[in-house]
Amino acid sequence: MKKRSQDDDNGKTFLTMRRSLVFFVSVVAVLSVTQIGFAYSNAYTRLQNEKQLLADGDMEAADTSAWTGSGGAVITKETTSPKSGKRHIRVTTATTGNPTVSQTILTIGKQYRITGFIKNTGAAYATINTGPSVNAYITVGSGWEKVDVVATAGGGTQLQLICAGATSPAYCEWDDVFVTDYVGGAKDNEKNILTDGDMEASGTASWSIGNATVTKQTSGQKGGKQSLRAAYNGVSSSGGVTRSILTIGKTYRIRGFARTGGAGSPYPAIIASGIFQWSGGTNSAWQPFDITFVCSTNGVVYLYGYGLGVGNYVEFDEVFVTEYAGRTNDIEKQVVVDGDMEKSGVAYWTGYSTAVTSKITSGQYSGKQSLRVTNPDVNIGLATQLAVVTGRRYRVTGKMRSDGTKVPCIGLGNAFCDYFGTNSTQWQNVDFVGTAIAGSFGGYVVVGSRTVVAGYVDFDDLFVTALP
Ligand SMILES: [Ca+2]
Ligand SMILES: [Ca+2]
Ligand SMILES: [Ca+2]
Repeated sequence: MKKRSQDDDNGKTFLTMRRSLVFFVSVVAVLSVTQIGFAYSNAYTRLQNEKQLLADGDMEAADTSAWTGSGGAVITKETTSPKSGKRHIRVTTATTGNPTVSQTILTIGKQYRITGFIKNTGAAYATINTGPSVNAYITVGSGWEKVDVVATAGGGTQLQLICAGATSPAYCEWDDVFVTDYVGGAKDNEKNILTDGDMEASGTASWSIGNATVTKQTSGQKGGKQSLRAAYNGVSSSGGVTRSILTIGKTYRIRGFARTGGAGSPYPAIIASGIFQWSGGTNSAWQPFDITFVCSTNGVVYLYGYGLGVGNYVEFDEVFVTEYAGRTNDIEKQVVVDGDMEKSGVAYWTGYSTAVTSKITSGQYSGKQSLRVTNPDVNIGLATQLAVVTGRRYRVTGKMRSDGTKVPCIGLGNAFCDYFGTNSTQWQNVDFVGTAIAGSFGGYVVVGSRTVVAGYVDFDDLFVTALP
């Protein structure tokens, strides 16, 4: 991928470009719960790095300090039959009423996706509320019931777990409650802030045009009936269309398609926040782009062509610019304890069968220690940690390496591993998405090697996060 500064090529074009004045209109539609409905299906996909807004949503903390009680709630963590891990939360009342635990995490008017498990266990209804008297979800059955709803915070800033309508001593239970900003995923659910990003509008009047001859094309388009073409204007080797639509400080995702045609070596580029976010190749096939970035410099998005000359052009289609609320890698919840292997001892990593776990303090990948899984005999060598929920998807990143013979691998509930490295003694990158499976290792993260020779494999910086 080419990376160029804005001063390259015809940088002056940026200075002379007219910026249109755009008014930001924030339309907040506060829907009632009946309008929202319950979305059980996975009709939309989710971005991988969405952020869990709740603290202790998996209820694995030993205490209840992340949760604020009201309404006479007696709050406990229970260790019998949690939905996942070792604990779930219970709200009990000795009297009638609506005992509640809550966290102040919502913004009125914003949409959230709430997933989790919820249980009626007495003369009351377990609910999840996105504000006073707004039930995002209410249980109807017994036993752990799966919740997957999209709801708008309508009446307050508290995400509430209410044991509602208790008419006698009763309690309700929750586990694995996951609350994220709802960013959609399918394009129909996302708000495209780039007007005419699909290039289907008649003409090009909505675009600011810079140093190119811009037209709509009705053949070869990527989607719909039209694409946008920026061709050489007889003067400038770079040009295209622009929009001033971004707000400094916000995070955006821009995705779409671009291609080139004609003589020479034109190439398409997306410039935003003052830098080249993406540049493509000279290729008549539609090239996808998908960029996420923080707007830090200015709010102008450029769909531009470079290397423009007589008889050539670049084209864009299906361009979506959406505000991306979910990208917060640094505060994603790590479900593995001692993933960086810096804790003293190996209490969190249990050797399976004859395998022995240890921490090495020389040659470690990061910090002062890495985990070593050794098997002294001709056997596989695995170590485990109870950390995942069967059926849930996770992203796993980290580092691992071989002793030169044993191939390192990682499994999610899977003793046969989901992800394998090589027998290189160099640290190898781990980055995969998998679903934790049931079985004798169900619930466990498995690290080690399946190569049946004596030896060892090393691991470090394992980071396992649930994907809602
Ligand atoms: Ca739990
Ligand atoms: Ca189109
Ligand atoms: Ca380390």
